[in-house]
Amino acid sequence: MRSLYLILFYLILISGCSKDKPSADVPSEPDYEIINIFPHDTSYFTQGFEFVGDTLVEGTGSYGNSKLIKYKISDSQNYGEVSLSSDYFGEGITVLNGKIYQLTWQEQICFVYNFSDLEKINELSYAGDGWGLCNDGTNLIMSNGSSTLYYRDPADFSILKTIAVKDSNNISVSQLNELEFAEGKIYANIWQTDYIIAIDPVTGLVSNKFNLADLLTAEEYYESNVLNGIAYKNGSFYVTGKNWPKVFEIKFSDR
Ligand SMILES: [Ca+2]
Repeated sequence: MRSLYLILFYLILISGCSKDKPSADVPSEPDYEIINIFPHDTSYFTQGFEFVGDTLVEGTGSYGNSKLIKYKISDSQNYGEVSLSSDYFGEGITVLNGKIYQLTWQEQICFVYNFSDLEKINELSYAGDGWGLCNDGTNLIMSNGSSTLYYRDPADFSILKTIAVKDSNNISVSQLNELEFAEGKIYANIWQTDYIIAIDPVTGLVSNKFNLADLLTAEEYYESNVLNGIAYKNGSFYVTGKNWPKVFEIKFSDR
């Protein structure tokens, strides 16, 4: 009998050690359905991701490799790109009224470009970090790594209001990073996790939390960086990450 316990003990130990890659919280029912998979340039340290019609706008980060790129996701056809000077670390992007807004991490400048020709037309300043950016059709919504989202005026970047993001236990949810406004909610990556949350823009409460840990294979997972790209088009979400080899078109489970 004692040897049986020992065998069971070792089996538990072995199974525990072999769990290298985090798995979904609810293994019996995935949090999403994969609709399609597209290639993604692994040199892109993705910080911002948004569609305008069929054109994908991607902002990338890191010093010396920050860009703004317009391309077609189905065949990667490049519609133009802008490289930031090496003293700027690009962050979140969003497109509102024909203008692309691109945050910088710690340089406290938001670059503004014409969507049509990528000509830089303005620089707006702000205090603190810049992380994620999206818009609700009227205002810009920005994250900075905290649990607060900032509504900003697209004309001068002034703060119009803030939202405190909390879960159902009234606990603040911080590390909010890439953002996407879709279907009346704000979707956010939580930095250094495999989670995307849906946030009620009125109350700030998290209404859903999706685990995307199983999107990449174990090998892809370890060769790339964190999940950090959410774009929305025609009822689908398109998600990717920093240096990921793929973009996944998914539909979230209605939980
Ligand atoms: Ca986005």
